[in-house]
Amino acid sequence: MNLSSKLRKYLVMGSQNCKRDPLTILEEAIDGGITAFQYREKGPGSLNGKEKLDLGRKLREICKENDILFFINDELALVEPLEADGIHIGQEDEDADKVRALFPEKIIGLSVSNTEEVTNSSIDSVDYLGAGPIFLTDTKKDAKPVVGTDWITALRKGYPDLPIVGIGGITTSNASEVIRAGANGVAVISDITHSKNISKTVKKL
Ligand code: 3NM
Repeated sequence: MNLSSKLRKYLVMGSQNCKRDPLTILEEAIDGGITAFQYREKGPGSLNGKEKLDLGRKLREICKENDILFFINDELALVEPLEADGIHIGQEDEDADKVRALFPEKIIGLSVSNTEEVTNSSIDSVDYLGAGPIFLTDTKKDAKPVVGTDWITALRKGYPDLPIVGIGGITTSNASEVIRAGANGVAVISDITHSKNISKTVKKL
């Protein structure tokens, strides 16, 4: 399976997003057919230090057993201890070319919200782009202004061959719009983690 296909249903999650056991949530999401997972233990209510590492190890193990790509959000120091397949960085993090130099073999994803960010980034150093927030989201308090699916269309035009994943406010009701606009996949937090039937939700995405 190529990277584009492996990013089709991308669950992003930390314990702060979960009202139930994160391990069970991940297992149910895998049951439903997620293709990638990002450990994003960040923001109010998130774990730190050893607890963060311990939960990461357990989530990583489940992904390994099920052949699901495992990404770390921003934190370079967690990549090796958790044997991540890749890292997702934002505009506030280390430059993409520096991250590439540190991790020549890892998959690197980069968030871009507008043309200026694209211009200022080393796109050549990354393997996929995260585009968002596509729709309004309550999950990330410092999210940038909503960009809509037009941003996916614009990125696809500029980068015909680079995998693109939409993020922000994506649900079973609007995921198809994101894919139709040219994204290879959808990255989702709350519509999956808060779902009463996670497996069914993932199937519909
Ligand atoms: N990054 P939900 S939006 C983690 O725009 C994240 O880069 C975003 O959560 C970006 O699926 C977002 O619950 C939150 O809307 C996504």
